[in-house]
Amino acid sequence: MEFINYEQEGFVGIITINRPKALNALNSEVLKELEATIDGINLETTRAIVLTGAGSKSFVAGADIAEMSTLTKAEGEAFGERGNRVFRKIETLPIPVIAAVNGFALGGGCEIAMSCDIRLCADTALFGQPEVGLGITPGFGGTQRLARLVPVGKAKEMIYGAINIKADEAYRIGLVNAVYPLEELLPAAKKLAAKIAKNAPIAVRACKEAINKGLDEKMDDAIVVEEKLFGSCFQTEDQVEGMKAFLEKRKVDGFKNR
Ligand code: DAK
Repeated sequence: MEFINYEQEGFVGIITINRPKALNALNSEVLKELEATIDGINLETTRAIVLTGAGSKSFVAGADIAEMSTLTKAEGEAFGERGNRVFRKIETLPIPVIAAVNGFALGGGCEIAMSCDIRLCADTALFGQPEVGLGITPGFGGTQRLARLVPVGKAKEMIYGAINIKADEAYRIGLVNAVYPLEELLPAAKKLAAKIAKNAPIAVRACKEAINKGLDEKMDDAIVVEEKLFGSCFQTEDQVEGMKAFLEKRKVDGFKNR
């Protein structure tokens, strides 16, 4: 692949968007390769993903403005559809995805980070949805996900005003979980991914599904989503071993994903 690198470190997969000449902007080819990479993840052997951008300046500087500038209405819709499909695949991937935001996360960059389960960023990161300055709305879910992740008034201020925010403000409003010096970001993201990967994979996956599906439901229905997923963990080898190890006052000798 030209624009996406994939590496596996133990149970953790690392996806790097690699188009530094355009600050990792998302054109059709990048989106196509990203989708193929996500579709190709081996869920038997991979328990968490880290998503980052190549270079020291940018995570993703948005959808590719040069490519978008000449789109017809129909092509624009198709481009938006592809982006939404890829971002939704990230959001609903059964295993957790951590965004390691190493710089600009603007437009589609902010939107792809928001499709991830957890965001960590470098102290140089910049987040924003500058689309209204280009004559368009956010097109890859920005109006929806930002308004769900941060206070709605803050989301509206950022989107209507095309106001970018720095890492410390992103942390203050809860858009990111933690801020690191750039060189510490990827190691921290990998460390968190490895910590997640140590836990019972079936249970972690059930937690992701419960949280994501439950958030779309009323509480009475949401709690049933959890009930079913809770039930589904029983009689798995990892549940039996996890509880047995506790009762025998010993550590689990590696969960098996069974
Ligand atoms: N697209 C294409 N090229 C980009 C780019 C982008 N988003 N961002 C940067 N580049 C390119 C620059 O054109 C430049 O290329 P060369 O001139 O060297 O060939 C190179 O990357 C380096 O950029 P700069 O020279 O501008 O670097 P600076 O450090 O001076 O500035 C910057 C960095 C990130 C502040 C600046 O590049 C910038 O403002 N970039 C654009 C950021 C932005 O507005 N992003 C949002 C894009 S809009 C939809 C689907 C999707 C979307 C909307 C609708 N539907 C179809 C419904 C999403 C929209 C967006 O994401």
